[in-house]
Amino acid sequence: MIRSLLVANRGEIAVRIIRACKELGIRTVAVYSEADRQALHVKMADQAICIGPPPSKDSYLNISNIISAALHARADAIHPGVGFLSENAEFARQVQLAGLVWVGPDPQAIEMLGDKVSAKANAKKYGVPCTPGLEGAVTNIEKTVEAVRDMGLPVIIKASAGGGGKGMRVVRKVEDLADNIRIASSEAEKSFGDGTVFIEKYLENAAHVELQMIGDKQGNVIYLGERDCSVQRNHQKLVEESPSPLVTPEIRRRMGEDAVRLFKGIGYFGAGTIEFLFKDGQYYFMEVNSRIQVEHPVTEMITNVDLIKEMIRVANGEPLSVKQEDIRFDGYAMEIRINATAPGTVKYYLPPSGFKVRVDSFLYTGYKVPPTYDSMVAKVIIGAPTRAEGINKMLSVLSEFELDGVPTNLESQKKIINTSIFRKGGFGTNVLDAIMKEIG
Ligand code: MV4
Repeated sequence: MIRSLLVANRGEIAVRIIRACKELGIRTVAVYSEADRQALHVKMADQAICIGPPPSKDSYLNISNIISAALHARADAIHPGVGFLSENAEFARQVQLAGLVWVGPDPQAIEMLGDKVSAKANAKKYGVPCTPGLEGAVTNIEKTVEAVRDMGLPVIIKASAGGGGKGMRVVRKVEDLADNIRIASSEAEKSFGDGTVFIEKYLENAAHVELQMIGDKQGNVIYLGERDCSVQRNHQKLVEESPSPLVTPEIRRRMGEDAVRLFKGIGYFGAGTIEFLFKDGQYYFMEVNSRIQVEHPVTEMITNVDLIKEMIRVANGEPLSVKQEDIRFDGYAMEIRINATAPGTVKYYLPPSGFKVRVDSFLYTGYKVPPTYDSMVAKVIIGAPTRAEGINKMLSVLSEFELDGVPTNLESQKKIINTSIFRKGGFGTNVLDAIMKEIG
């Protein structure tokens, strides 16, 4: 039984998890770095323990300090949140070895999916359509060059251990391939300690569509619809919406059934997201994120399922509280990420509110945003009957948002969703270039 849970994270996601625990009657333990003494998650938790100096590697990434804190506080479980150690199989394993419940998938599942070459092999095994490309990892550069010549260009080189665009390179001319493989591989080796790379056909300007999944330890797996995250800058998502303007009910059902087959096949439990590329009415498996994601509230808004509470229930050994046939996709939802463009002290904070208006944040008047961590300071989520109404609603809601003392991208976000290009919908990941031209 989980009676007490340590949140191994900070910021809005730590606040989100603490709120879910309070609803479930679970005692909460916060951890914080020396830069976060005044943080909201510290104030909200029943107990808070300092785990080290400001740099993440000394605090939020320090496995032994976090586990010591959990044991000291007599926590039963650890929720890793997003980022930091959330997809670290070694951390998950050590949490379990310390006798604690890991709120997430089995370490073996994290490992298998964290390696993109093996994730893709599994997707193929269970009949999920994959992004076309060369099978397996690159082993011999000369043979790879010949294979790419046959397959055709452009191609994209990706790191098997990768994330956030590191070790990723688009190649348009076959004579550039060998050098780029070497560069990508050494970048991957430096960033992840694993130089393994693989090659896919580059799908120009495809949409980024991801499917929310959750499974329990009894073997039930459900899908909760997609999120379209095509508006990104430097691999940072700016806007997420559901449903995707590109996905029909028929495609959603096929994608969902494929995804459920994969997750059931590998015995996955907990929350997870499958990323697809979507182009010309077809979806292509890309990778799996074996954690909850920042944009999960979009799915919560249209399905009415509390994903954080479900994660905790599942970790506790209880079955999912909902079945696939209970899941309805109700209207439209959008999330806008508000990022600080410089550190500062919040002089005045008045978040918007209203019917199906949600703000997930950790700001309060007087709070000093530290320069050390992620720049995201708030997420604004709205629900509306249709996409057109949702866009108007988000513009209106963002205009209500008052935040003085910390410069943010709020005005730029309003401009983005108010363009004719965004309003039209159905775009790919190149959309931001076109939007910037329209804004001028
Ligand atoms: C792709 C792709 C096109 N074709 N793979 C981006 C993040 C990572 N999850 C994989 N990504 C992509 N993979 C194939 N086969 C397009 C992207 C992509 C992207 C690539 C380069 C520069 C910016 C990008 C923005 C979004 C998606």
